[in-house]
Amino acid sequence: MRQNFIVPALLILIMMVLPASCKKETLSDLSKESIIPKPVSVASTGDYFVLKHKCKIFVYGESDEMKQIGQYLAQKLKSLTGYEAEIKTASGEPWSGNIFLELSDVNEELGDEGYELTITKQLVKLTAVKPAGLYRGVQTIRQILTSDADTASKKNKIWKIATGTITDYPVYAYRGAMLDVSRHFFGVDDVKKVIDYLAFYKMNVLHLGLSNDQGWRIEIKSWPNLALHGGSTQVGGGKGGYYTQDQYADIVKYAQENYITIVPEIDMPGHTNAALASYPELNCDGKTPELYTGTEVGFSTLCTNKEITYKFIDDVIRELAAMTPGPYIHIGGDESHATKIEDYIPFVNRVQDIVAKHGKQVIGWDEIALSTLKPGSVAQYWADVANAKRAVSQGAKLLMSPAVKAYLDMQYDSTTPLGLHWAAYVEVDSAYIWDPLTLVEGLRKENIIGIEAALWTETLTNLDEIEYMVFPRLPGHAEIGWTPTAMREWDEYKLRLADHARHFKAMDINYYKSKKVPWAE
Ligand code: NGO
Repeated sequence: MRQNFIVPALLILIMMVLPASCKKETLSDLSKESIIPKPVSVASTGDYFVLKHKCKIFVYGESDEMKQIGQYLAQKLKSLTGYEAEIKTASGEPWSGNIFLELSDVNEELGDEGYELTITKQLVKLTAVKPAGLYRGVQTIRQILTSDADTASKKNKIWKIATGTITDYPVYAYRGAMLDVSRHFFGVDDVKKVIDYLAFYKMNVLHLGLSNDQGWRIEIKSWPNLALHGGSTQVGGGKGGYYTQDQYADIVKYAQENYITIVPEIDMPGHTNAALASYPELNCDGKTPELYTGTEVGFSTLCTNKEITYKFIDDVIRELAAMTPGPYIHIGGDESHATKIEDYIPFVNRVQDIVAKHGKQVIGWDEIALSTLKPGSVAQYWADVANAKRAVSQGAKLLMSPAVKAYLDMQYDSTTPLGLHWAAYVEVDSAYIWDPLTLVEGLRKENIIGIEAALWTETLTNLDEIEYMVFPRLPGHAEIGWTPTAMREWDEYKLRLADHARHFKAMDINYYKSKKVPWAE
């Protein structure tokens, strides 16, 4: 009698346990990986590759750049798995157990940053037209491996990668973030951390706000007092700081190694109190104002009618252009309420010529569209639709940073302890649900170079606070810039984002645990 009862009970138990254990083993569907930005195409083949400790990274070709990407992958594999993958130069056909990196122009649709990742039971192969594409593809490998990483049981872990092919490339060429280092100053190490975060999400631009009313943050050798005096404080009256040209070069180099372009901004003619306080001759009345540590905007202006102002700008842009391998210099141009419009327009026109003379293209906030935009100048849309339309009607391109969606300093809701809310409260879903083409009517894809999420730092004083405002919104902005809008959907995205809690944990990122996301932790 008793035995009759035990057998069916055991059967029921086995049936209950079976689906769960089977599920655990189903690590063989590549399309189920939580990759952000979502790849353009994923074809799964239903098996898996096992990464073993003796796995090597084979690089086709002898170039230093290829070897560096191999080393970068090796370093990431080491920190994820503990394995020390040797880097070798490949010759002939790939063979079992290893990872292969190759440049090839067979698939031209990949463009400058696209990649193809093929995983078979035997090997992993990453191909791209350009090294930048390989670098972006390495981020996909990192995300797949980390999403499988359980640090507690890392030691005995079997590292599997589901088989299939990912073919992936971005919609927009410019996918960036802005960090305002002028309201509060952030040192080189903090900036490098931000670069790491951008790289992980395949973003390719870091725009640094290097000057504002509250601080001048870059050494200019021909006008040394800008940094020495203008950089000596910040919002709230702290000691501020600035980058020496050597430190700045270090940031630029680190960004380059991560295939990220630095866009430096010197805001003018408004937002210039720190410069005005450093040199009396830049003021119309010839007197220096006090340094400013509050958070008002729109009260300062360079004296647009003095020749010395243009000598100053020429020197600053010349030194900055020499430190900038990327194509753009950002000239600000926003909220110049203290500059008369009849002075503002010729000023912006002249500054565009100065930037062009030093071999660079201008980006400016959308107000610059009030002037005559030169070929190649880009207007960064942040608030004024009429300005955005003015820019497009002049044939200029837009960079999309709508404050209501892409300002990372906007509070998530009314309880957020940091940030501002003058534009909107921007919850993680709201930051994700928008299309760069529809906020300004009549835009076509060719009118836009891309998107940029902007972090202003009036209320932010350290990296922890930066992280709290940046995460979890930044991955969404990265996806908006990379993945076609038709492929994006919040209800599906939020599950992938939830899974990224593991990456945030692994990278020790302080993030806002929005209730809108079913976090994996
Ligand atoms: C505005 C203003 C900045 C502020 C920011 C705060 C622009 C382009 N100018 O955006 O000076 O810091 O809002 O959200």
